[in-house]
Amino acid sequence: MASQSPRRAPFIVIEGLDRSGKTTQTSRLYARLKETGTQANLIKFPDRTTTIGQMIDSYLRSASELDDRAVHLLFSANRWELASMIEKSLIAGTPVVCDRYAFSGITFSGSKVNSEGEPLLPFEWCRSPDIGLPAPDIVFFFDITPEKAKERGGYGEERYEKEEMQLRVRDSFHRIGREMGTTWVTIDAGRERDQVEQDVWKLVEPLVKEGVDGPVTKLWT
Ligand code: NYM
Repeated sequence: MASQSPRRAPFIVIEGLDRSGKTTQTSRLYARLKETGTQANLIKFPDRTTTIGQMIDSYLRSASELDDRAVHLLFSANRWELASMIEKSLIAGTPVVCDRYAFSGITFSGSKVNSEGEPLLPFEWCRSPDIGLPAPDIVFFFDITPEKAKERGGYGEERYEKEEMQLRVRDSFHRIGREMGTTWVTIDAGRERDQVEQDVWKLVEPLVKEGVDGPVTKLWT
């Protein structure tokens, strides 16, 4: 009988709007995996620690200006910096939990508009630099209305943290979600933290326990 190839670990992405509690839930998921005996790799984009990440950080804090296309490509390059680490980790059996990924790249850049309200960057142009990145096995999209975000103290000080922008980003995430099919799970992030945590855990636990069959797939190929 042919020997079965070992199953690999899952790549889990948490995406969402600003103020959706995404970062808190990513940390909770990582901690819960650890408590239940699974050491995962936790990553976050933008990864502000690298040279590219520092340029992005400065741009987001409005400490520097960059061309819209240039900064979009930096966000993507920042993911490519970790692509082989992600793939190696999954093959070695260590799950990867990731706070934001290529979907944020497309939705945020694609939601920038000129003074007439027209998109500055075409959707397909925004997607192309991320084609071929390791594809997640599951994406949780943390959805929240601008009203709920306001109840949580409103948006922060960084670039993009404005209601009109967040509404466009939200529509764009919904569009990507429809294209992604079953990999995409929309989470009502306006609820109590414990409820949200439970919903995420219900889907992650079996995925981690059973592992994933087949090689790491590639985004949009
Ligand atoms: N963002 C994030 C992008 O515009 N493109 C990307 O590719 C990524 C990963 O950075 N408002 C934006 C979305 C956020 C901002 O993210 C910083 P965070 O999770 O607040 O550090």
